[in-house]
Amino acid sequence: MSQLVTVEGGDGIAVVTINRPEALNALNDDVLAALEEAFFSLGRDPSVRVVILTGAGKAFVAGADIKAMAAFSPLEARAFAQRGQRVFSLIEDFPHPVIAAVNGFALGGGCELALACDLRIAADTAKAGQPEVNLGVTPGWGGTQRLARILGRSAAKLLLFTGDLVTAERGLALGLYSEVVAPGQLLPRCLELARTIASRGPVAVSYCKAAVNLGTESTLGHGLSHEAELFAQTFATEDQKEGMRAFIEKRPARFQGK
Ligand code: CO8
Repeated sequence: MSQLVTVEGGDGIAVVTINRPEALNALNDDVLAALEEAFFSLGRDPSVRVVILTGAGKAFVAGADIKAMAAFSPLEARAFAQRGQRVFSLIEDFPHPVIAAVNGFALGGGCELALACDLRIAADTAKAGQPEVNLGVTPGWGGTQRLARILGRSAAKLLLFTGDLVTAERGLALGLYSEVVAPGQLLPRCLELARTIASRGPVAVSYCKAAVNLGTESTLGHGLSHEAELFAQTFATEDQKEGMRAFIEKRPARFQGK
């Protein structure tokens, strides 16, 4: 059997590809386990600075595996919802930025997976949405939560209530994507963005992610206090010394991520 999730890359950038194209990369237990393992092992690799997540073939991910879910009992449905939520939270909390390269269908669990990433760049052919209501179910992997936080309540409710799929252009207007590019440019653009991010102070980038994630889930006061703490902690890093020294010496910084 071919690998359900592949990891390639170098120079601090890992490309994780969900590889079940015959089922449009639908997520079942095995794919979730492979995805979890990929992010666990990338999290232990000190050379990793940015991860790009994409899908093989014409889909990013066309959702949770409907054939696997069809006969679920309520208890099985809850366990599957919690299982996927744990994997998506692992990605959301991954210490470095994760860019979703949305190469095609990002539906249901696929849209929810993209929403757990830090940034989403789409091919102009991509289609996204939360079609769960067409199946008589609600989203279960964060669709009602992250979609509303990222797009706002109105846009989220429109997508959730109708189940309609949106074009990449519409997704861009709604704030689902930060950029839309031609299909052939998707990976090159994601790699270019990843290289830019990877060239910055790695600890600082990681702290920015943590500060935004925690701050947007708490009060402004709590977020600001956390920001001040992280800012202070950067002064304990070699990256801060190198970054400021390089500025003063008018040369590019050589960050070590320490
Ligand atoms: N699950 C299982 N198999 C799928 C899925 C899926 N989500 N999507 C596509 N496939 C399979 C098809 O069954 C087909 O397999 P086969 O060749 O064996 O019949 C193969 O992939 C190719 O698909 P199509 O022939 O349908 O390809 P088309 O290009 O004609 O259509 C679509 C593409 C429009 C994407 C269509 O496949 C589709 O509508 N797919 C389902 C999309 C969907 O409804 N997704 C949401 C699923 S529900 C969900 O994600 C809930 C998440 C939360 C779970 C919480 C846990 C309880």
